[in-house]
Amino acid sequence: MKKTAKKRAHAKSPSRKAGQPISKASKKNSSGRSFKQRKVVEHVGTDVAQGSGGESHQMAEESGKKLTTAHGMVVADNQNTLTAGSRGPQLLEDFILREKIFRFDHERIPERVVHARGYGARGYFEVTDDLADVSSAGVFQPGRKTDVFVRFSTVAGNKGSADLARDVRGFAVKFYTDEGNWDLVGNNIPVFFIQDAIKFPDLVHAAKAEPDRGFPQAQTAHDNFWDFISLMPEAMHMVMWSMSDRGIPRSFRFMEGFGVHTFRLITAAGKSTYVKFHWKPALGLQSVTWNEALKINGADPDYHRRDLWNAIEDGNFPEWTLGVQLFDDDFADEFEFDVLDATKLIPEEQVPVRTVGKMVLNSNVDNFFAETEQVAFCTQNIVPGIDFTNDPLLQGRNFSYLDTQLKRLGSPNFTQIPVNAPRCPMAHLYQDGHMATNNPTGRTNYEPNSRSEEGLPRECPEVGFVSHPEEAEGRKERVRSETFADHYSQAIQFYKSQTETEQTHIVEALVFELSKVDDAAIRRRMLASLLNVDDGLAKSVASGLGIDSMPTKTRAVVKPRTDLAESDALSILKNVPGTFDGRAIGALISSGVDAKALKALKRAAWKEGAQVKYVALTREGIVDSEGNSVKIDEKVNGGPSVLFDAIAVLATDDGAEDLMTEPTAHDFVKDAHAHKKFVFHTRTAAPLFVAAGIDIGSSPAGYTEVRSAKSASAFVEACRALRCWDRTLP
Ligand code: HDE
Repeated sequence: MKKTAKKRAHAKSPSRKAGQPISKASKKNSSGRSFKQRKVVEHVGTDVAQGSGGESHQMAEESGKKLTTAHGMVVADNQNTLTAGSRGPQLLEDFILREKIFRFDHERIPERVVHARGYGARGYFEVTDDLADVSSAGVFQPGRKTDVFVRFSTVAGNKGSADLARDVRGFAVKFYTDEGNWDLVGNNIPVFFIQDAIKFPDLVHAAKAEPDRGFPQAQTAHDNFWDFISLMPEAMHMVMWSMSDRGIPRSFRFMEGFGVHTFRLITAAGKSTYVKFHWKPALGLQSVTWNEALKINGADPDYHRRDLWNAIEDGNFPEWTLGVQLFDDDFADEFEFDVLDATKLIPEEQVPVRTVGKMVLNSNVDNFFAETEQVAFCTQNIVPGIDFTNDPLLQGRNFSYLDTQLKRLGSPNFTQIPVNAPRCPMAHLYQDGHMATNNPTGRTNYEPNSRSEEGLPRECPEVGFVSHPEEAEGRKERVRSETFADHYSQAIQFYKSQTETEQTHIVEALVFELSKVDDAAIRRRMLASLLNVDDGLAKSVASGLGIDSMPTKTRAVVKPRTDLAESDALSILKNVPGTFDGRAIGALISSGVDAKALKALKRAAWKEGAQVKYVALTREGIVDSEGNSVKIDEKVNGGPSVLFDAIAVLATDDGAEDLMTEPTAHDFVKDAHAHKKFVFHTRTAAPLFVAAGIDIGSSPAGYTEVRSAKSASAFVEACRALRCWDRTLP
């Protein structure tokens, strides 16, 4: 039977119309062996040779790059295994097949135990206001420009999980400084869940999929997480942040980054100044709503990585400023909380952030695995001029990161992988190990030695790293400092500093998460803890869950303070950037679309630095009112409005009628309306809105109709508010 099929396929092979001429003749290769030339056909612009079974072969041009094995031998056929006869058994001798499968079998390395899902890019950091007065580090000296590699990530999900999980985002930066690599491995939230590294494995076990069932993926909305949190009051401040809009950023480009811990900056004379690091996005902060996040995860699970990749490819290089909060021992002594406690922040109103430089990401990786996956951040990578403090979380991290890289990358030689290798001169006596590609040469691999003539590396106290000589004395003990005992005051301060809209989002997030918890006792225990943050918050969450009787407050070890001043810097919505730069408008259009309106919208968006993406019923074939064909970016059922920051619906009469037959076109406008996005529309598009249940006649807030050439500019100007939060929904 097989033979008949084979014969038929052969008989049907297309006759030669395009591409190169057929030669059935045998040719000789360089080793003098003869081989059959293959028929070449054109597959929509690509020439492909057909083998005897109809399989596609792409062969190297005479001067082109030739496919080789890992050992460099040129491969003649990458489509067929060596067999005994064309339909016979495979031969073990086929070393090419075995090498290819062996390489494939070993392609995966263990994913990161946390922060597995991430995306990286290259760029530079440039000093704009030097820190020479407080640090000797070269990276902070006037005019210095340093290459960086940045990786953003979620924490809980596996490598293949969706980008819009409600989660903390990692913000890790590797500076390739002239004095060695400095890794600032931070998050988009300035505090952490726990105070002592010994609790990290418990926190992560509780947050990740439950061990018996292996789900849920990339979510904290489950019993284990909230069981743990309800028994860990120190987490309450961070929980307020992760349940706020900070947990669902619009993209990496619109989020802040924080070093979290207090570090030290050190001058050449050894003077120490405490420092907290802040990254601020040039385009301002922006988040999505939870309902959008859920839908984006379905429509485009790669939303964040695609956004970063596209921005860099388009030349819209994402930018952040680096700022520092500097303070001394006197401030640390007077401050309400312990500066070594990573569950606390220092409000910017108390210690202003001094901008020292900017970071620009201007280059995408050439290979995701080689760079983004293999990059190995280590908190202990610091350089002279920067030092640690005794923050117990930071000290624990300094062990963990090196250890985890060995597990992930399989060899201490991970420092030789280009993305990890320092760009400054290196000289040491480390050697051997798996995958050693950079062994020191010469006879002498020890120190001290008597071979100064060989130019061997020697220690150098003048410029080498010297730890800050902080006094350290005390009893050896396992005890949490009493100065860490206030767990609620800053949670209260954070909640009070949010706008009403943001507070509502926190309530809704907590209700969503806790509604996924099966054990009623855990839900009540969380309420008991929330009562220490805010009565109204706790009651709203209770009402959302349908709980009538409130539990008794969790006992707070230190009486929570309600007198801490509100801090506007903690809110996203109090700091709307006032620009639509870097955002995208999804324009739903139909054939015959008004060319002038389209042009006006594009021009207004372009002037603002925003993009217009065209969405239609078809991917091709849309022609505007002047007969120009319009390149469509998304077919409407694959390009929902959740992917855009604002929408335009520029349908003609007929177009609106066609769109009304497509359920996803209804969703397009219904969702944008519910997500309080700004809307630009033609009058003729009205029936689509009405069909989607939106009474466009009553001029809902945030809607602009196409009336004149100026309407588009008015719409884009309105978009600067990012969302129309005061739109009332039925
Ligand atoms: Fe991490 N963390 N972490 N972490 N972390 C890791 O290192 C750890 C913490 C952060 O893009 C791991 O290379 C401990 C705080 C980021 O490659 C691991 C503790 C902050 C990334 C690890 C913390 C972070 C990691 C897993 C408590 C914000 C991703 C893979 C003491 C300041 C880096 C890896 C990347 C990754 C341990 C707490 C940020 C296991 C023990 C606080 C951004 O080493």
